[in-house]
Order: sequence, then C-alpha cells, then structure tokens
Amino acid sequence: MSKKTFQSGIPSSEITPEALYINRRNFMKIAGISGAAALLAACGVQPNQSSSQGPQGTGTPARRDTQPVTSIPAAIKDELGNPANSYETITHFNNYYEFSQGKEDVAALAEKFVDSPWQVEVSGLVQKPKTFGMDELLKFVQQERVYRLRCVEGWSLVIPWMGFPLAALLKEVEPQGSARYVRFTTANLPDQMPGLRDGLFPWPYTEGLRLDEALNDLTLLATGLYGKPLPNQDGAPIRLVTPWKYGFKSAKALVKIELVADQPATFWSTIAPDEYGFYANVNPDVPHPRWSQSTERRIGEISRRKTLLFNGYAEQVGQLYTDLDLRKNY
Ligand SMILES: Nc1nc2c(c(=O)[nH]1)N[C@H]1C(S)=C(S)[C@@H](COP(=O)(O)O)O[C@H]1N2
Ligand SMILES: [Mo]
Repeated sequence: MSKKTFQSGIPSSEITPEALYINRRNFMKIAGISGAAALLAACGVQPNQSSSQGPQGTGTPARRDTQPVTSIPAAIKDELGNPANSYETITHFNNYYEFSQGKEDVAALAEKFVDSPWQVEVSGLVQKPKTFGMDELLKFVQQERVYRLRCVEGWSLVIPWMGFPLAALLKEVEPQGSARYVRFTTANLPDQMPGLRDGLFPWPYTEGLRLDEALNDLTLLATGLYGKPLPNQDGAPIRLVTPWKYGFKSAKALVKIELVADQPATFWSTIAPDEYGFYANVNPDVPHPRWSQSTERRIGEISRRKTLLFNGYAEQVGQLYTDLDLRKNY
C-alpha cells in the first residue's frame, strides 16, 4: 500500500488509541467526528466499557457531545497484559547515537531528518538482488505487533509497531544456500546526523542476525508505530525490530540488508566486544560486565520488574538456541 493509504487506511483497532490519546485534533480533522464515532463502533467497544487511561475532560466539545467518555476503548496491551507506553514516551525517550548520546533530546535533533526518497538495497548471497523503494516496502502487508523493547541499559518500553516480517522480504530475493547470516547497514548521512561527524565510533551503525533468527516470524521491519509512519527518532522510515534481543540489535534507518556467509562485525561488538556480543539475547541470568540484567525499569513505572528470558518470547525463539551456550554467546 502507498504511504497515503498507510496513514489513513489502517484498521480502526490500530489507530483509535493514538487518535484519542495523542493527536486527537489532527485525527478529527482527517476523519471528522462521525468518522471517529464509526471507528469506535468498528472496534466493538461496548458503551459501558470504562478506561483507565481515558483523557477525561480533554475532549473537544464537539466530540464530547457525540462520544461519552465511557466509550473510550481499553489501552493497547501486549500478550502478557502490559499496557503500551504512550506515543509521547516512545517518541521522547530514545537511543539514537547518530543524533545524540542523550535520550530526551533525540526527538528535537531528528525533527528535520529527511527520510524521503528512501531505498533499501537487499543484496549479497541472494538469487534476485533488488533495491526497494519505500513505496514497494509499504506494499508488504503491514501488521500491528505490540512488542516489549528491553534496552541493555536496564529499561524497557512496550511499543505498538506497524510493519512486516523480514522473512517476507528475504523470501522475495531468494537467499542462496551459502547464506548463513544477515548484515544490516543504516543511514550514513553526516549532513543530517550530527553524531556521525564525531570520529569516535565505527560508523555507520551496523547489526547482524543469524539467518534463522532473521527468518523467525518475530523479526519485524517496522515502518510505523501507533498506526502512524515511523517517527524520525524511532528510526524512520524503516528499522529492524528483534524483541527478544537487547534494543541495540534493532537497528534504525536501514539502507542495506545483505545476506552473507560469515558472522558480521557489528557497531557495538566492535566498540566493546566484552560487553556487547553478537547474540545479545535478553537473559536475566547473564549479567552485563558492569551491571546485573536480572531486573529492568519499565518507563513510567516506579519499581523494577523481573527481566524475562528472551524478553518473554522463549516460546517463539527458544528453539533457535538449544545448541548454544548462552553464557559464552552473550
Ligand atoms: N541506527 C541506530 N539504531 C539504533 C540505535 C542507534 O544508536 N542507532 N540505538 C539502539 C538502541 S541502544 C536501542 S535501546 C533502540 C531504541 O529504540 P527506540 O528509541 O525507538 O525506543 O534503538 C537501537 N537502534
Ligand atoms: Mo539500548
């Protein structure tokens, strides 16, 4: 689908919370009040359903007239029942070293990033190498995936991504039998990304996966969140998301995806190989050399929670590692 239909043609269950909680004024402009009411009805929300997150009293008068607050749908949750973090939090607490080593300043620094036109080269050990424009990438069926993101620093978020499995893209280029790993390269645009002008890091940011990890259904190419195109600070226009691995594996602003024979070097494992391994699977029992990984702080919560093996996705990915020593291959 085109970017235009992506913005306006997504299922109501995906756009409603963003529309209600974050950007209602714009949404009302696009959809109109009766349109919004229709979306709520299409969600199957029962009139008596209450919400713990509703923006009570903040509605426009017109909306309050047509939609009593009791109709606000429940918050988006992951499969474990954790509510998604707000759009505001997800877009103002970021790690993106191309822009800043801070977190809360990334949004402003990335505000003017130009992500169009954009192409992603898919090449290497494949039968049909191809460079895809964003319009072609948005033609893959876009799905909503509510995933936990656990940063190696000990904090986490729950994010409602939009995107499509990397496997769908790889299938199209037909990996050769000799392909065993996938190497990801991200944007190298020093004019637009102030962090790239400092020579301390091995730019551009690169990452890698084993081919079977890349083909796992959890592995997503994200093109949006909360039903909107991906914000610049979250990796516009397209990024990797591997939710069972520490957040640094989920490389932003992808420009190249290469199928290769050998395990590729990566940005973080090049900087500090003792601290950041190739696998980076979330594991509460394998501490970082400088801190424990047994707990994490979900942004917005006060007390820490227990970190789950594979970030809670053991059922989907545990079988990939039955022959691997997770302590050695951290
Ligand atoms: N290109 C690029 N991708 C990146 C990073 C980065 O600095 N540059 N940071 C990573 C880290 S450490 C984390 S925790 C996540 C954060 O994603 P978010 O800001 O969308 O929550 O992005 C990852 N992807
Ligand atoms: Mo991170």
